[in-house]
Amino acid sequence: MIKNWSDFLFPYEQAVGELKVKLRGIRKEFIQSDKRSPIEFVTGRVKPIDSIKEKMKRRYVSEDRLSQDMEDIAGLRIMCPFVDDIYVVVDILRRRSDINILEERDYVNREKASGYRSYHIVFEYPIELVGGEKKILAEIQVRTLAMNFWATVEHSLNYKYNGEFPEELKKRLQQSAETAFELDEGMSEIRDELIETQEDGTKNEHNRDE
Ligand code: 0O2
Repeated sequence: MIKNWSDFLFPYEQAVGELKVKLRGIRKEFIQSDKRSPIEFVTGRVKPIDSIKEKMKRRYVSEDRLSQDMEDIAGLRIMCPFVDDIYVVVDILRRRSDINILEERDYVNREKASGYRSYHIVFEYPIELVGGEKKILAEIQVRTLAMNFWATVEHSLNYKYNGEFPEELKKRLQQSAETAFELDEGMSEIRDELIETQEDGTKNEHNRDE
């Protein structure tokens, strides 16, 4: 039984904080060396307690199995300009020594029935606590800006309809997901031209790191 949720969630808070800095560092390193970054921006969150409890019910996860069976209590998102960048980022993550990848799910090439696309990486991450090292599970979702726009809107609607979309809305969301993917494909086709503009643009860009 979890007596104190804030104690339970502390290592996850720590992990999300550290990983946001590290992943944003990848973008900074590209910009520092005057290269186009495959990362547009990074977000992170610890799953709210209500969402953890709701997912525990939905997935029949008991409290004593929570650390092992719920992979996304610590969640990071990496948003990329182009679809190809997703795989560049995944390769960068695979080469890191501070994350131990346990599972990868490619919903970019194999979208979910809802229309959802993203690349999911589940990994083990070590946290240094006063009492010693603790390994926690965490998830990184890598997606394009268009995929993120779709997923954010669909996620909000999911709350409203409690996961039970009317048939018409479900179809429209699936169509919108296709339109978003067509946009990604269209952008990739004019990519070379865009890359030149972006490289000039990064010198004078707005800072969205916080
Ligand atoms: P939250 O609020 O984002 O934390 P599944 O039952 O298929 O969702 P699975 O296959 O075990 O779960 O894990 P998966 O698909 O790798 O990851 C689940 C997470 O991916 C979700 O977390 C969402 O963040 C995202 N996701 C998966 N499918 C969809 C979708 O159809 N629409 C949107 N908007 N996001 C999706 P949570 O816990 O559901 O929610």
